[in-house]
Amino acid sequence: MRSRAEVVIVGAGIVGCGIAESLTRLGWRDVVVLDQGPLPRAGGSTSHAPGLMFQTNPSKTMTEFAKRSVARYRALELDGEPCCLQVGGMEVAATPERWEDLKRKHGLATSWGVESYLLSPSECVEKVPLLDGSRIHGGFYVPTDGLAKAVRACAALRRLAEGRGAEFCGETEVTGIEVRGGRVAAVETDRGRIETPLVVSCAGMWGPRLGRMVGVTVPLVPMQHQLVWTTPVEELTGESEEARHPILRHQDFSMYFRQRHERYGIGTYRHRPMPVSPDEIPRSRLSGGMPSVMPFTPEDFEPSWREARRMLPALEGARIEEGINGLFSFTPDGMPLLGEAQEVRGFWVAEAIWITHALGIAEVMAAWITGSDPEMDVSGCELSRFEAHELSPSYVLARSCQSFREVYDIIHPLQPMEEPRPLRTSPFYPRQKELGAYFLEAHGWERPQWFESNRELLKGREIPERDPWSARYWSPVVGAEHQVTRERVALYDMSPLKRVEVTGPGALEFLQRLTTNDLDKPPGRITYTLMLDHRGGIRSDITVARLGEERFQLGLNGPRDVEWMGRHLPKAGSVSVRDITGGTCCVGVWGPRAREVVQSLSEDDLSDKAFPFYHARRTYLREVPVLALRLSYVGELGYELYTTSDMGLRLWDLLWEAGKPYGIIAAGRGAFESLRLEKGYRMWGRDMTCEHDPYEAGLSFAVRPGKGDFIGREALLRRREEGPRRRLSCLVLDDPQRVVMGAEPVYHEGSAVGYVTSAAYGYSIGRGIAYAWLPPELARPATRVQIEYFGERLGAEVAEEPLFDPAMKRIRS
Ligand code: FAD
Ligand code: THG
Repeated sequence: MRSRAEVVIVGAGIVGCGIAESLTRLGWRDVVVLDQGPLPRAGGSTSHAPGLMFQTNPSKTMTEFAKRSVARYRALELDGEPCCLQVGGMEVAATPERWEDLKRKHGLATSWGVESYLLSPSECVEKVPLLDGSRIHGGFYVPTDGLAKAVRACAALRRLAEGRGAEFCGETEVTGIEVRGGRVAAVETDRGRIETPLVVSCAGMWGPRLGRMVGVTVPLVPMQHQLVWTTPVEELTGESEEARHPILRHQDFSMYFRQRHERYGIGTYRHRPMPVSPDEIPRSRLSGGMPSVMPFTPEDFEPSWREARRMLPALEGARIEEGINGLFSFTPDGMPLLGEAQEVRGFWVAEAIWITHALGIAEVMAAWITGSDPEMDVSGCELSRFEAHELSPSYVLARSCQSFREVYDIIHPLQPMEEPRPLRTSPFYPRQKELGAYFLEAHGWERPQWFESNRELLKGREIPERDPWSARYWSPVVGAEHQVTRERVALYDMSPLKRVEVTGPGALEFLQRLTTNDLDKPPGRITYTLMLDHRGGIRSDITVARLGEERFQLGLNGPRDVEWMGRHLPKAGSVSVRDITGGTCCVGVWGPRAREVVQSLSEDDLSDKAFPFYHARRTYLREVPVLALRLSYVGELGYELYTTSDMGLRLWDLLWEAGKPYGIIAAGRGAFESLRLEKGYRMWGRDMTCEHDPYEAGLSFAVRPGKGDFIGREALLRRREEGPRRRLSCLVLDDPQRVVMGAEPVYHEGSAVGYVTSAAYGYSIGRGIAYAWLPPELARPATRVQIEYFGERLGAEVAEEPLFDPAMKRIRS
């Protein structure tokens, strides 16, 4: 074992091996991989996984990781033996709800570029003859899905990496990590010490232990998951291929199946969550067994075994030959954990990763570790995505158990978490409850979707009813709140909006370097601007209010933005960034009567002349000190009003009383969404990500390349030369009774050409709205397209933006 290395990878499971291979492919030579277990079957989760790879996932990013992984497994071999058996993947529907959901899934697959088919029951039986076709409504089939031979892939990846200079050491346990001056300095093992500036923790479910060595919380929980192998199945007698049948999912019973020669492997999530502490994972060398295997508990498997024989009657004659309670990682939101730790530079994490995604992730990680920003949107996987409370042990345990229970559930895009709630409430919460708020949840925040007290506003309004899926977490009251905002005035709770204060002599220079628009404006001005990565992709869109020469308040999109800012702080301490979200609150007062309401509470002149659009000022509303920003994400006259949390309730009550003569209402997130889409305001993470540049996203107005250098400028200028690869376009549905939800595929002349980002019903224009990424040549007004929704093609047209402009009261006919 060498005593010095450029990078040390901890863990030789599929993730560690994959990253070692990818790093050496990028030209790094001095790579060391350590594992406490023997190689290649090191005893982690990789050692037991049956290797099913279903690529289609609601997340575009996860689907992309899976596509890239399949391509990598296909390209690998070990002594002529393949590492991938591309037998296809099939999911069957045992209930009408699941059959509907498979239609939606077919749409998702199309959106994310995975070829797929919906099959009749008899076509399903043709693919897997063991199936009872009378028990299913149909199936969803992906020809490129299949099986990964994960342990063989580990050996093949090791050979490639070793050929390029990497060193693999089995039976070497990492016992400590030395940190000096906030940076990784060395790794200690039971066989000696290695000096290194970089550690990549690929320790799977042991990840929290590695994190603890450097004081980093790794929010995952090892959970038991049952897998059995049957005795030979008579129908498969003499089978020479390892697998001929497609891999199979029976999600209504949270089960999966795969063939192995004459036998079948059956996995189930249909049992109680059985979490295990990372400190209690059996030690291989002490127990003599495999650490990631707990004793099989047959009583937990019994219901699944019964269901397996109902669904595949051919299994009647077989028995369970061996079973395990295998261990692997679950996270609070079901997504992997990727990236460099905020607290310790040089400590990277790549954990909670399925075999299905491992090699795609390995490629992205390798590029990232060597200094390029990921070319894919990994925001939903980044270690920095969590709020402080989301890292608490009790939250991590409760949510990870929930994500185990939900592995195969039908999840509605708006479905909120149920437990633990409520976690974060704004000062307005008691009033919202009194008004009958229907709460959804985001990052722990209770967010009113609409208010039942507004039901009476429906009188005299025609709000179209919805199909059952889009009617979930929806009420026609949403439409009324939208219209009243345009007619009168409404209060919106904006407290969950992530905000920081940036102060110090270097603050302006720092922000100029971090964002695209010119912020060198006098105090009192607000600027909408973008943070780009080094490739020119959009990392976030933010608002910057200059409150003083050396003082700014920023409206951000989440904790990732705060982390990115922290990463780029000048060393000298001339700038400080403080997250003020928790101690403050914000109410949006928006609508044509907003000024009158707010003016009636203030001694200051708030006229358009004294307080114009995109300006900030401090004032008192009666006795409440507020910071007022004249902007609105809903595209109406009005203000975001900020104050400290202690004054929040008073502020709300004052506005409510003052608003009564103007017919003020409280309005929810549902109305907010439809208002912003009518106005054409993009939402970062939904409408655009780092995969898009500002020109493609229609945000060139926020870019001032002439202002001086900023992160991403050079790449951006190149991209501007090359022209857009696609454009974010505004679609309007033909049928005024229909809406879609987001992520649906868009067709043009019969071919899939793009996908929907945000969607809503526009209650001012009376039509369904869908933003979508389209090829540039189709992104022209009047282009005819179709949106596929549960298998149905809905006609739509590219429209001019914005659809609605309050200044002109232009309503699309
Ligand atoms: P691991 O394979 O667990 O590797 C981590 C390694 O780190 C281990 O080898 C461990 O020894 C080493 N390590 C930890 N701590 C130290 C230390 N201090 N010093 C040195 N080394 C250390 N995924 C799919 O995609 N499809 C499936 O069909 C599938 N089925 C599964 C079925 C079962 C029964 C199980 C258990 C898992 C299944 N999974 C499946 C999940 C998948 O196996 C895992 O997500 C994946 O293997 C994780 O790979 P990894 O490299 O991150 O972790
Ligand atoms: N409020 C505040 N900060 C924010 C948001 C917010 N930061 C994150 C996110 N939301 C940013 N998104 C937007 C999107 C559009 C606008 C504001 C925030 C907006 N746009 C004007 C327009 O496009 O006409 C501004 C144009 C300009 O003058 O530059 O208002 O909701 N505080």
